[in-house]
Amino acid sequence: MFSLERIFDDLTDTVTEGVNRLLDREIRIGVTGFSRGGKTAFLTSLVNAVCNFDRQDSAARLPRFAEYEREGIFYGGVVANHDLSVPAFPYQECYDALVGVSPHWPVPTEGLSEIRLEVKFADRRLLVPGAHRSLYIDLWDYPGEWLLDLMLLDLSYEQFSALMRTQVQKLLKLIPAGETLLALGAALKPDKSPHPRELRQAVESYVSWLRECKARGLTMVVPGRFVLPGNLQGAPLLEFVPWLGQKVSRAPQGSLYQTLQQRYEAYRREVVERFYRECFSALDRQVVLIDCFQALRGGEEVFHNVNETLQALLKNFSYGDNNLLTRIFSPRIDKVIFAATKADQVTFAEQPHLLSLLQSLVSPAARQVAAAGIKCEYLVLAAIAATRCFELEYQGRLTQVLSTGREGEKWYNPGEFPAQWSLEAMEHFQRFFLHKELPPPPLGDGDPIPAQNLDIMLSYMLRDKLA
Ligand SMILES: Nc1nc2c(ncn2[C@@H]2O[C@H](COP(=O)(O)OP(=O)(O)O)[C@@H](O)[C@H]2O)c(=O)[nH]1
Ligand SMILES: [Mg+2]
Repeated sequence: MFSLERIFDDLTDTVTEGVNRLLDREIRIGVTGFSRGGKTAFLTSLVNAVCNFDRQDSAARLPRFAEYEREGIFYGGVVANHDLSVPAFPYQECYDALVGVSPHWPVPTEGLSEIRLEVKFADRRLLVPGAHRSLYIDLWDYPGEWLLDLMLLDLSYEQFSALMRTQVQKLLKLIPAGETLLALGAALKPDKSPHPRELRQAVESYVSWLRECKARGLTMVVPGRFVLPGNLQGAPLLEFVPWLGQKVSRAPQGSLYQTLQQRYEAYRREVVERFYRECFSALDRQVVLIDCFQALRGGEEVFHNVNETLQALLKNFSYGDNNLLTRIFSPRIDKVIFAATKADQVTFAEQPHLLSLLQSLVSPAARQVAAAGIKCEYLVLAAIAATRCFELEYQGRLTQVLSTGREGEKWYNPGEFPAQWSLEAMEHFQRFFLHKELPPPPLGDGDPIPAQNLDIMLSYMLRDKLA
């Protein structure tokens, strides 16, 4: 009798196991945004929330992630990466930075990284008690600068050069160093053989111009690897510049112009196409993090530059006929989630304005994404909330204020946040909004990371995959 029961148990186990495996699901999500936009903070907080899924208070902490209770989620954890050649996202280091003896924001990382999570939830479709399924979430963190590079797939060396020539000229007032760049460009002899020192000088001057663009909040920074080289630091692939001098119609074999052209082609092939093939085209879903505070800090040039960049960036999501590669590796993106990051820098009362600003910033460029049948969702997010918002009576009126929760620090009201992306809003924001460099929130080792709206994000990302 005893042994028979055991056999039956084993059998059930095997059957359940087999069925579970059949029903397991996987989703690959790309997380992108420009550097310092909040990708690392977001991934740290997301992984932390998932790893705390077995805690009793998860449902209460994530009230708008209704699927947590509805689908009977009971566990979440990190599992081994899919692609062992891609650097693993350093979750533990990032968490430790927040809870260590001298807490600090996670140290910025560059380039691509991956982390794979497993979420276990009840399988109510089977009549086997305790049956469960797993959802694997593969998260890929990659710089928005690399994504922008995909625009180069559509541009010949001549077109790329023309684009950059226009940019440098357009930005001369903001970045006078462009003069040097143009002068250097004009001095290059297209039909002579390349001179290593001259070429290096031109490259250095172009890279420093790109860096200055970035420092001023401009986002049209291509080729992206020139400022975020990842593992390509010092590689000859990065030794070219756009042709900023007179247009060249024909250049002989082995000439400088031809060398530049060939290196540009090599960059497209080895760097851009590769990223497209090995990472981008495998993603099901995209989270795009946008630091609206940063975007509002610039001037008129930044305003137009950001608009232009978003157009170019989002074009990559709507597949169709924009380039040869999309025809070969048609991406399967079904949803793009836009999040305005660092929302804890405004009061709750102002967060609807932040959301509306995000929508007005993104939606003109996102129209083509929506037209391709890809769902777009918007939210405001504080991945690692460094403030708490509360209400108090101030000069006879109920007012919302922010506090870092640190001893000796006074509460403050940062002011109104503009609801529309416009030049006037930019000026107003710069004059009146109180910007503070916030330390990370005080946390003890093992504490869940405080976040705002991460539950909405989880729901946007996962709800249809859990049903
Ligand atoms: N207040 C606040 N600051 C944040 C938040 N997320 C990121 N930051 C700040 O933005 C900086 C850059 O974020 P990070 O995640 O490293 O950006 P990444 O370059 O996109 O990975 C951090 O060092 C923090 O100072 C957030 O949720 N709230
Ligand atoms: Mg990062």
